[in-house]
Amino acid sequence: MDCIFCKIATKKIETEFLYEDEDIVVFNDLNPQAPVHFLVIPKRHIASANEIGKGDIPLIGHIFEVIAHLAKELGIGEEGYRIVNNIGEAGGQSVPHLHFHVLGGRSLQWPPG
Ligand code: DGP
Repeated sequence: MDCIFCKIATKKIETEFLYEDEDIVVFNDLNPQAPVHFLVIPKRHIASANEIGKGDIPLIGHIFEVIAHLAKELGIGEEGYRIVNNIGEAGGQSVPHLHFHVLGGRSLQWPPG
């Protein structure tokens, strides 16, 4: 499958990982929208949050646990940050492989555009 995030996860495209384990990888966003902006993706191809099944519940919990850990490590845990998941065209999803944006290091506005 011609999926850019699958290629990153399988190291076909060289990308520096902030974190990696058996199930997920974390790397900086190519177009950062905040001083800290990284992406957390499962290694397994899941097209979007619409495709999350019951069997993926441990994976999703694991992703949030790793985000909390990394946020502390990168110094944004205390002041706060945002986790964003875009779904589909209207949701602003441009890469059809499940990913969570983590943005921090500045004051974030609400509502988003
Ligand atoms: P979304 O619009 O929610 O699907 O976000 C996709 C994000 O992925 C977007 O902020 C830019 C980022 N991105 C796309 N291609 C690459 C890439 O090859 N490397 C990295 N590091 N980020 C990418």
